[in-house]
Amino acid sequence: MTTKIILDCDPGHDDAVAMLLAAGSPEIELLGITTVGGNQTLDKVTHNAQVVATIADINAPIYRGVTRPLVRPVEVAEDIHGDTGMEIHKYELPEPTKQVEGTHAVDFIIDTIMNNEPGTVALVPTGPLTNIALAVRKEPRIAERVKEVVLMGGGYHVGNWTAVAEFNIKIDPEAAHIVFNEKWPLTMVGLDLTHQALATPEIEAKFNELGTDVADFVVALFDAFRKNYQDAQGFDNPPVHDPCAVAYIVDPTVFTTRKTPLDVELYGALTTGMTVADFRAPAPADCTTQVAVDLDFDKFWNMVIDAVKRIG
Ligand SMILES: [Ca+2]
Repeated sequence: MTTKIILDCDPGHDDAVAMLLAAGSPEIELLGITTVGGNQTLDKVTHNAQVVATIADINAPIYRGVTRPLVRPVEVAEDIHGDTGMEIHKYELPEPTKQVEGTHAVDFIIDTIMNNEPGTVALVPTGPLTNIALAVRKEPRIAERVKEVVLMGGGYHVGNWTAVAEFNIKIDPEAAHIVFNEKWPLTMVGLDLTHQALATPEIEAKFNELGTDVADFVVALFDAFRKNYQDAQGFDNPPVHDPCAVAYIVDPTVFTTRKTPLDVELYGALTTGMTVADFRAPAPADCTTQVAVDLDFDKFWNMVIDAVKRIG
């Protein structure tokens, strides 16, 4: 059985790996790739999505989304993703041959969910939630028609953009607030989980052994990502956040989850963009939100390696 997904992303080194995992997994039917301004400007991340699709010959259509957060000014993650948004050094990126569709990403998301059977299309956002928030405001019925939302963002203990806020949520907290407060099944794959998905030298060696062009690209992504994470945040190895959300669609046993009420802080002097999980008691019966807790490291990386191998 395959699950239809829309990958809403801002490539981004780890978004690129998420695209490869989605495209190389037979459990997933990738209906479309939508882009949103985030790690870099919309123009740059859309170009990067086209480049990744070109390298891996991904034929899912690509749609441009929203250029900026709903309320706040544009803020990009240059120290982590570089001037291009997907800066790498040991691999020559091709000129893209995959085109961008004319339809706006928000309309593609709405039309796709409304034109498929209810409960069959999952949304997998791995960037700021601006496109998703606008889609559900424009067509509220998508909230009851979507299968689920599995997003990379937030965290219940640590932040990375501030002490308690993660980048995707922090730069557009109003959009995140909309998305977290809809009554759709929502899984938050936050930093608590993704900081377990480290691209160690042992993992990188396994990609190296594949010896394909796409595997060489992944190795170059990891190398650049490692250096930036060492310089900017003191990590030995980079956490490869975004494919974790896709991995849950491929096989939900890749991590454990905990059902809990979730909301997003909008007004804090120190805490704006914090995702607040209420662990005080068992979640109420009508709670539709859960957080990712523990990653099966081997299962996750084998899944990504197999996907890259299948792409060839
Ligand atoms: Ca991302």
